[in-house]
Amino acid sequence: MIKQNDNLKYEVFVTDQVSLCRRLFTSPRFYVVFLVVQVAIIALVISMWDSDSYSTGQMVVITDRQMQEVLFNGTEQHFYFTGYLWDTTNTTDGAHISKCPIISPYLVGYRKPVINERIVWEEVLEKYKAVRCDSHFQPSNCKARQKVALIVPFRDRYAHLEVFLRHIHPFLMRQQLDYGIYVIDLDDKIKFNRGLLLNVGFIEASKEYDYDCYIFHDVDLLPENDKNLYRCSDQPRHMSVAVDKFAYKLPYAAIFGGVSAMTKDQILFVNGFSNKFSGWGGEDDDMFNRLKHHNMTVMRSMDDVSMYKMLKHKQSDPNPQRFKLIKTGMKRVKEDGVKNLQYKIMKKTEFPLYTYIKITF
Ligand code: NGS
Repeated sequence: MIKQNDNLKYEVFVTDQVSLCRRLFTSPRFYVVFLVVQVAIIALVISMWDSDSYSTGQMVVITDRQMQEVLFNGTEQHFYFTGYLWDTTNTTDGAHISKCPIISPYLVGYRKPVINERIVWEEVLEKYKAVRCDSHFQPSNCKARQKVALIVPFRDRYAHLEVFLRHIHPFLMRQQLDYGIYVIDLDDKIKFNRGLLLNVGFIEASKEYDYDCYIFHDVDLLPENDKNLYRCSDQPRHMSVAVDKFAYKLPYAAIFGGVSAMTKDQILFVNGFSNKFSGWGGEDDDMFNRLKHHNMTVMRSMDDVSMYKMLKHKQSDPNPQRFKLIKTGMKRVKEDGVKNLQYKIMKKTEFPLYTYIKITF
């Protein structure tokens, strides 16, 4: 009796469910809701796909697409980014010289680097209204919006240095920057150490001039588009996003090598680069971890702007210890960096186009 009663209840339940489903599927309201939900899901997927942001662990990497778009496609009233970089007021300084325009009139956009281009320096200075002042170059007719030090770690690649200088000077002059170039070399007896040389460059350039921005730049990378602005932002920037060697694609999301830009505060905040990476590789990955460890965000430009040609060279010997060092890196952040760095200057020469510094311990 009890059993029969249960069966009856079950049958009533099933019948209810079937009629509910039937009513649902025949109701036009159901299809409208179904359609709206589908459209919302598709829109969400597209927006995530198209997004400029992606996450690597806790760290968000965003492009400065917005910055570039406003700079080159926007109108004047939209220039309300972070104060000092983007203000449009043509104020005058003590020397009564007005600020350079936000967009330099000399920019040409994409231009394939010409390796053996001959240059008459006087003509270049005249064309872009630039002058040399102590160890740096600056526009002669306006006040640059940022003072930028290019720090180039160096070992015995004079052929590359020559090509690099011929390319980078006119490039930086077209951006109307106040800039100095520091080529930092290491005693030949000591294994090459990119991170350590970048730290030395930062310290030495800071002694010479009140730079706003430090660009760590490999000598074999030539920027192809002068809309790739050599300026710092309120977060560290990785600039060599699209290199021809990697088919103009970012090789991996956490890369911070090649060309990167940081302000003095950003560098000091993370204690600069590690000094422990002797030989090739890993010091930039360690820097990425330092930025992540300090909850900073890496900015990247659009890859059609941040295109680079890499000059051909023999691959250096990788440091077999690099992965172990990266793994243990965050334990050493406080005592391994610019703060503890000790070195002696073996040679310092101010050449017309760059300052050369060779160090030892
Ligand atoms: C990674 C290196 C980075 C280097 C990057 C690109 O493998 O230091 O390649 O190098 N990391 C490690 O080895 C752990 S490149 O081909 O541009 O010279 O920056």
